[in-house]
Amino acid sequence: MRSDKPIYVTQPHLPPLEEFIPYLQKIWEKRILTNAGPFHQQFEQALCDYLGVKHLALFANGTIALVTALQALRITGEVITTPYSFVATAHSLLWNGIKPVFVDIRPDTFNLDPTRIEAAITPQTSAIMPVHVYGHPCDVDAIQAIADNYNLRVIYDAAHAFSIQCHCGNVLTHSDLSVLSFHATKVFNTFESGTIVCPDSKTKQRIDHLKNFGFVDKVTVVAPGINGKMSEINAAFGLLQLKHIDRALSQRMDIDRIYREGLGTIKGIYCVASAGEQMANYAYFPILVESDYRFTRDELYEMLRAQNIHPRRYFYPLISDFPMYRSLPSAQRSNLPVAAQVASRILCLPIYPGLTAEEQDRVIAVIQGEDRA
Ligand code: T4K
Repeated sequence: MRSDKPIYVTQPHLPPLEEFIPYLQKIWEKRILTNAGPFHQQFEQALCDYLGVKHLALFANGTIALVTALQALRITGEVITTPYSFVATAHSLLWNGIKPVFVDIRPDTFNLDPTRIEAAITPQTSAIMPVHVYGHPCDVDAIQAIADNYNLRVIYDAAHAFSIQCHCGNVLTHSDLSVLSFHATKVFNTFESGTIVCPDSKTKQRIDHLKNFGFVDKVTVVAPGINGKMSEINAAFGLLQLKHIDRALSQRMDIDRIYREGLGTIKGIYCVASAGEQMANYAYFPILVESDYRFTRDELYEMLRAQNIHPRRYFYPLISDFPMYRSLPSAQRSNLPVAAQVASRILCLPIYPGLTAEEQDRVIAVIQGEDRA
């Protein structure tokens, strides 16, 4: 029998409400709501410990963190980036008056293809901004080697990369800066917020000034900063979420396994390889709907929606197809054949802690084509 309960691509992971009440009581007692209050400081340290990094700066959201990361390193001119991401990646460049230069992606991980970066470098290039798409680590060594060779900075959009590893350990320490998002739809969420992971205390200090209007003290402003501060509510919630995150990650791993078992033998459905058990965070469950499947990707998308199942076509359209980018020479389809192909085939299936085996069965049944109605 068809169930009408909607199944979204994700649902925010929330701890029991009663666990959050004591945090709220403390905020009410102290009346410090923002501007680097006590929960902000505790969360910053706790997050450093959890992520295994020395320095990070908390932000109101991932997008303002990306914009600020570019400011912090004084990036100008052109930045090489991927068309296969959420639009915030490229928007952060435009907000800084920087020209994005799109480079195609790898067909296996859908991350920026390092073998195509060099051809896109010009005298105006100042940085590379890759994305760890779906939490799958980029080829960090190859990208860093190019950056070193051409004296470029590397800022990772690590919005999907909470708690992932790469072949040589912590993926967040492989660049000048890495930016994470803690939006409601992310593996680790604090309603809204994000962070910049930085290599040293001096860089963190500059970023902290930039996110607080450029204030160094009550009367000194050293840069045209912005308001990117995280509130005490978000910081307190982040502290609580850290207590639950390991369990949430292991639930995601189980969901990933069930999908692979259920979908692995369907002709024309390709489950995108995950980074591997110790490395992945199972943030998304992307499949490619190949030409030998019985339906097109968009037909399958509509069939699922008709059953009140709401997958997402992350990332379609490509960023390079949006009006503010499509006239760039690098946005031409002929420059981005792999990204264009993946964007036309991709479907991200529901995955989140709390998605039941029965709900996963509903999703798998539609894709298998069984009529269980
Ligand atoms: N870089 C990358 C690579 C990113 O993916 C993102 C964000 C950023 C940068 C920017 O970081 P932030 O500034 O956001 O921190 C969502 C998110 O809004 C966005 O944060 C995320 N990427 C992107 C991939 O997905 P939408 O427009 O698809 O979200 P929405 O509202 O349609 O939500 C998807 C589903 O999630 C809904 O169908 C239901 C569920 N949902 C959503 C929200 C917001 C809930 O159940 N509860 C909720 O509160 O963009």
